[in-house]
Amino acid sequence: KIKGALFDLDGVIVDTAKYHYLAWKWLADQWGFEFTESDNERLKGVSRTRSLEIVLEIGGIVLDEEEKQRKAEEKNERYLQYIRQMDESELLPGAKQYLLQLRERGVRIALGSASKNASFILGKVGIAELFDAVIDGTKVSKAKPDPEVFLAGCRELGLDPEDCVVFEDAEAGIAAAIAAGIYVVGIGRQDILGEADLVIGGLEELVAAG
Ligand code: B16
Ligand code: MG
Repeated sequence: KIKGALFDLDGVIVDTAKYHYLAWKWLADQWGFEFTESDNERLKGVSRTRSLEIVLEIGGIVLDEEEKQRKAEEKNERYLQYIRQMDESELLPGAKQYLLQLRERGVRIALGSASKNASFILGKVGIAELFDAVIDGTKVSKAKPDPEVFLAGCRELGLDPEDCVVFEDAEAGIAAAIAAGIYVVGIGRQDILGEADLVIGGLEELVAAG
């Protein structure tokens, strides 16, 4: 029986990838190269610093460390302009209902996200109080596929990995859950997330299953 559930944020609870995309594209436009939605797939689940490196690689641009830091900050400022506008309507289908169902069953809930803006976003969409623990990019040093974020989540919930389940939309996150020894449900496409123990289209499918 499952005692704890660990949720990724972007792609599982909200679709912030579209705002990350617009913010990175804004930087790419300034540099004068095209940054496509398919390029953006490579940034999912990846840290801000690593995302910038991928964007620079796509544009063939070389920056020193100081400039990289400045550009990462500029990107985040732009991204914040979008997420400041978020509200409950941006929750993905079934996300809130499923969290509520789990709570009714006494399952403890943690967030396991690479984002440094995770707590802010949970507040904006009005579900912060549904989480017993929030592990995000401000708390971990090793990014997914390292298992750190999910192991820290289990620890904060006071549960063993084998009593938990992870919900993830990104390959790196699924690899992280597997490395942590946690049962993992992939949210998205079977052909991309085949490593997961189970793949579903969205949390609404679990709400319907009851
Ligand atoms: P930030 P997740 C990840 O969120 C995003 O998928 C990824 O595209 C982003 O670069 C990363 O958060 C860091 O976000 O710039 O807000 O710190 O899927 O791990 O919830
Ligand atoms: Mg994600």
